[in-house]
Amino acid sequence: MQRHLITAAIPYINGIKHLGNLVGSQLPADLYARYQRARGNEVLFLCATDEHGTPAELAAAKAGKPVAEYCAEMHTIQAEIAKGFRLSFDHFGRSSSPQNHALTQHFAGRLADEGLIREVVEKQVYSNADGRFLPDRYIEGTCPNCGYDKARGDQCENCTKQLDPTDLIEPRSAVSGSTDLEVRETKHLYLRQSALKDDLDAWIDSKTDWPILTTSIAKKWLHDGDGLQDRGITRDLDWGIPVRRGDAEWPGMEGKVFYVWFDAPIEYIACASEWADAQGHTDWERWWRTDKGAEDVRYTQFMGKDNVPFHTLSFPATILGSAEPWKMVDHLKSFNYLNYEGGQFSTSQGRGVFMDQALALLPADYWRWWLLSNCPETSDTEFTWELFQQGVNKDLADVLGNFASRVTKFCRSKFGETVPDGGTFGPQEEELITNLDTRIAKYSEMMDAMEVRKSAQELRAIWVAGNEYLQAAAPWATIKEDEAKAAMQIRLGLNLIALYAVLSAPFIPDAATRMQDAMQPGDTDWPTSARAALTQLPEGHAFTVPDNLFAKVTDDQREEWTAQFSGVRE
Ligand code: B3M
Ligand code: ZN
Repeated sequence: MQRHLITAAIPYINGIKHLGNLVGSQLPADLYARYQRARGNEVLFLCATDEHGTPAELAAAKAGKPVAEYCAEMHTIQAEIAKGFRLSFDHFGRSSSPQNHALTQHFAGRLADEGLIREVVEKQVYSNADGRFLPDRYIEGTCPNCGYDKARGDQCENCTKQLDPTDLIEPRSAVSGSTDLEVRETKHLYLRQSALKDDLDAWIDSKTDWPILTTSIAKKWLHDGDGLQDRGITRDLDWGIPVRRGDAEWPGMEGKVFYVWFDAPIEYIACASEWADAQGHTDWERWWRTDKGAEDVRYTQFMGKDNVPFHTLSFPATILGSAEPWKMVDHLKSFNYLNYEGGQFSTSQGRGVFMDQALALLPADYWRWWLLSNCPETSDTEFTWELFQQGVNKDLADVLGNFASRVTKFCRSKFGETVPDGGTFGPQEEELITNLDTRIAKYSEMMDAMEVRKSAQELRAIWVAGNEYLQAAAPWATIKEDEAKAAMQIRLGLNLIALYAVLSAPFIPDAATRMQDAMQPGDTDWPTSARAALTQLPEGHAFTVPDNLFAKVTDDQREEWTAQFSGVRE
């Protein structure tokens, strides 16, 4: 049995996420977690809300609530929506947890002990109009690297370069738009990433199986220009994890907090501790400490491409720099962007479909299937209502749903609601079995490799193979000549539904449960042989006809939703 630690990038607390966010981390991570569990492996799948930083402060101010209260409420909302999408986190934690406070302060202390922190009196942007220091992402301006005019002070969305606010050309306050900004002196802690450059370089070189998208971004920031820069890890804010050196005060740093991107990845670790607390045990270090049992853990992270620098450089710098035996990521799966109807999904502009809105229209499986089978893996991809309607109607309604419905209804009307006996497999069935053995092996291989779209293609091909078999075997015609043969064909069809339930569950867990409830198979293990799987339900075994698994998206619905989501969300 393998042990898989899986984390999805932790979503910001400042609002409900859109479908582009979902497909760029949490959803494929869930697919992988469900698959690994189905293979009988031990999985710890963690996610959390990312609660610090100015976005949280501003969102709370906008909602007219104290920030702690706002975060607690929004965490509950995001947790509920995650359940709605059937995201099977073992724990959905909070970066504001006491565990993360302690662990973040611990790491800062370790880094200081290792000589990797320097104190810097720096000049920081203060907005007179806003009466506050402006954190990096609340200063906008032109990117010095690519010329994009809406670059943020922490990173340019367009070219992914990590920035400092003072790098920006013609900076302005993103809070008020004011250009009445001045630079004031303030003391901050810097993590000496430059001192860790060679270690990081060697570590990334050891990751020969990483996708090019991931390593190229990391290598770029290691080697381009002046190479890896030291990073400020503290901020002048009220809300966040107070700066301490482990358990001790940090003289001169009173009233300051750690930078959100310093504590957010540490929450991946703290979340395991929260999980253990919630489970009533203390056994979490076996997932995270290589000196305490985690040496055989395989750790996979899922994220959008804009998060890659923080996961390939900043967070590894924290861990390597601590000189403690923490587990480091083995595989990092990153995604491009999903666009919405010819533009970008945007949280700040309210453009696109948000997770709560999606669930109000259709159950999770529709979204899961379309998003995963079209996920932006090797390039950006596009959500349009037309493509969504086509994909869902064809794959889910016409192929899978139709198959389950035809087989069970035909059996009920001709043989009753038990698996009929008689007949033996002939050439058509043997051919199907050979085909399925190949396809199931390929599907499993693609799932192991986290090739999400290719996995969806294989699963679709497995569904199609069943439909084509049914069409060719035509039990409704066979029964007129040879009742035993028709019984055998339909018995195979019923078994195929049970097999589909197992194979489809990582993508469409609710429909899989319904197929399983209808067929009541004794064994739901991942199939190793198509023949064994297709002879699993014994003759006389009772089943029920499931309600239609999937309804089609109608043209009226498509038009209505296109119009409904053409504007922006308030
Ligand atoms: N909250 C950004 C995002 O949701 C950020 C990820 C943190 S991962 C440690 O895309
Ligand atoms: Zn840029």
